[in-house]
Amino acid sequence: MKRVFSGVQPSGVIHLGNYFGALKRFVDFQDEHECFYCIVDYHAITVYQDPKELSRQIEDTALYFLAAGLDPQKVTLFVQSDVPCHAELGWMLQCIATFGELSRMTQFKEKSEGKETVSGGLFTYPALMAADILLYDTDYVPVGEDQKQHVELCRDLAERFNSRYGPTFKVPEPLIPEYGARIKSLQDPTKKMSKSDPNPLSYISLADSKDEVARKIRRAVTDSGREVVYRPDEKPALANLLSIYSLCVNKPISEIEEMYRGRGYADFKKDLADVIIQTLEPVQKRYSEYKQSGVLKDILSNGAKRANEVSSAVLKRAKEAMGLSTLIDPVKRTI
Ligand code: ATP
Ligand code: LTN
Repeated sequence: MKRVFSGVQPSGVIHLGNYFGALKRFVDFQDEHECFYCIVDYHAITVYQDPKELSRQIEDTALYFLAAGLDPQKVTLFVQSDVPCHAELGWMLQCIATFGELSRMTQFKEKSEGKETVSGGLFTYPALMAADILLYDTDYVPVGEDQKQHVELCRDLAERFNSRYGPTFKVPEPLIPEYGARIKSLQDPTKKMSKSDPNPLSYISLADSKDEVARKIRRAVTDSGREVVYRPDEKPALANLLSIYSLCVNKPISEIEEMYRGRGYADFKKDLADVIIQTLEPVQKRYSEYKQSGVLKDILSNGAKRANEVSSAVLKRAKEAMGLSTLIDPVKRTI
């Protein structure tokens, strides 16, 4: 069995991009692989989070993981700050990463652009992400296109560590989907659909009501012309809507183009809203069931326990390789 690891930040709504680029795919791996899925709250605090809102968001993100169809009997679902090894190995890897390579990360450049001040954590963020992945001897990391550069850096850090200190880490591979890797904003198809976008019209949240979905799709920007055809260079906004349709109904884009031949944007958009609503319905139903059941705390506690067992053994290996002290055994957490 191969190991799979991925993380999602509890820093805002979960949107369709997260669903198709991450959550839905996480579910696909759970039967064949050993999966570790993490709510990366230490990553979220690289920008200010209101404390009350953050703890609510952690719970909500976990509920959406389950609502997407993850089975807590099959996967290890946990919160990053419950597992201290992440911060510890994160520090060690910050000391392996160079200022130059961290400066080249496009996510850092995008998130720091135009800001008067940014936290040190935002800059060193990819070293913590590398720690997340390497602590589980991970084979595969399913992520959207935007995270490819970070996983590449993780591979470089693992290789550098192994060549300096001897074989310690497994070198993981990113798994980027062919479709759904980059869902675009509904208001600006040059940008990705993002949680941190201040305009809610730019994304469909998994929590959106039927009316909200219908309104957001009606207001979504389209390109000039009226033919429903997939031409990303010429009609990027429409191409994005066609991709979303195709992901919702699990049919190739060509089949959808065929269905709307000779019909205009209005028909297409109305049906698109309907297929999104149908996609969200079972997710929202499971979300409410999990929320009411009160089982979340137990699921996350069991997850943290298992994650601690696995990651502490890897941390011990890495500390020993570097010549750090292990008087307090990372596995037993006592002398
Ligand atoms: P932010 O935009 O604030 O950075 P985010 O929406 O990217 O947040 P994350 O928690 O950073 O959310 O991402 C969780 C997962 O969702 C990652 O695997 C990421 O690659 C994927 N993802 C995020 N946005 C999209 C998108 N627009 N299309 C496809 N996948 C996406
Ligand atoms: N950086 C990622 C979230 C993330 C992650 C990870 C993804 C943190 N640690 C480990 C995969 C594996 C993001 O912003 N989407």
